Amino acid sequence: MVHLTDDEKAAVSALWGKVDVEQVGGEALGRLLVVYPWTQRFFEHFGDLSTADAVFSNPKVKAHGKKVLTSFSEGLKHLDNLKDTYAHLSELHCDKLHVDPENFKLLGNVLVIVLAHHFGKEFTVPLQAAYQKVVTGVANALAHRYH
Ligand code: HNI
Repeated sequence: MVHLTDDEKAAVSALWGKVDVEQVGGEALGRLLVVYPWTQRFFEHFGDLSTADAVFSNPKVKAHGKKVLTSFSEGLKHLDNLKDTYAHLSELHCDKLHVDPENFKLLGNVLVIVLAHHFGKEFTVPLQAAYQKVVTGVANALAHRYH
């Protein structure tokens, strides 16, 4: 559950409408892999991740980034019910993928940075604060079914 005012919700959605999920998703996942290289262990089957250039030009990183951000878009439509929205994915990341939930927070923070980089002044401080609440809510929801 994420508490946003109606104005915050409107601003978050308006910006999100301008996001290219493939570009921003690839960049966010790519930056996660470069800045926190231990996260690469989950993606060894993606091929060459040996340099930043290799990561950012890797088509599997782009495709997976798009998949992750498409799922994130779904969460934006269900801010009042993130736990149910991500229940299945939480179980999947826990039971099958064995992803440490700390990584959801890292990716959320990287996503905020990538949005700031893309949108510049349009990504105002209040908007950034609203997005920070959203990424924290999504990370908590994804961690909720861990046991
Ligand atoms: Ni994540 C697969 C959504 C963060 C590692 N992940 C998925 C899939 C979705 C998804 C959707 C595809 C599921 C399916 O095949 O049914 N992941 C999300 C979301 C977030 C997230 C919404 C956070 C906002 N995932 C992360 C993080 C990591 C991660 C931070 C690791 C660092 N995810 C994976 C791995 C897979 C995966 C690994 C399987 C990839 C594959 O195709 O082999």
